[in-house]
Amino acid sequence: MYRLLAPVAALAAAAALATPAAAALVVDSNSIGAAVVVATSGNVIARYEGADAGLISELYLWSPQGQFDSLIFSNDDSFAEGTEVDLGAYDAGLELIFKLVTSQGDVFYSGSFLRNPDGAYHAAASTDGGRTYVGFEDLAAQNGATTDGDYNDLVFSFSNTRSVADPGGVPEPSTWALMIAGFGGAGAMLRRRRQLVAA
Ligand SMILES: [Ca+2]
Ligand SMILES: [Ca+2]
Repeated sequence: MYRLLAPVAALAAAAALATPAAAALVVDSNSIGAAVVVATSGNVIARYEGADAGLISELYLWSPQGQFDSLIFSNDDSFAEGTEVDLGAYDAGLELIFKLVTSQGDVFYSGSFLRNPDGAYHAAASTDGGRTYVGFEDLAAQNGATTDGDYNDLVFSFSNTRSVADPGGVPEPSTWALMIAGFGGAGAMLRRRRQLVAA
């Protein structure tokens, strides 16, 4: 009898972990990679909205550094949904950049894919009813393409913020080719300049 109880308890724990994320987060091509920007000068309050993830992840405010440098939320069961944290006061228009540290040791940032070691977007942000909802993706991408992309592995929201779509949007393969060609061209130009200076 007891042997049967243990798996049932394990299943119940797994179900509790798989709490569906808040419906207010929209995951689409506008929200993936969008920046979180302070709406009006003043305090920003963060609220834990939930998670649907296999990994444990921790959320930090990365920039501006030093303003709020401790853990904001984790998706382990130590934070109840609805928990609020005052992140302090910021100037209007400032981008707040968030850092996710996963139990696999990966570190990902909100906003531009250029911040992430795998070259992929790891957060979606959308504004609804005066709040900005943000969801992180905790799995590393391979070759720039996300392997999961549900962006609900740690979901939180902020007062006094708005989401601003990344002007680049999701890069298409042709865009990548142009960018790589562009980087190569810039490098060649620098090399030529250096040779001219040396000559
Ligand atoms: Ca998930
Ligand atoms: Ca995921």
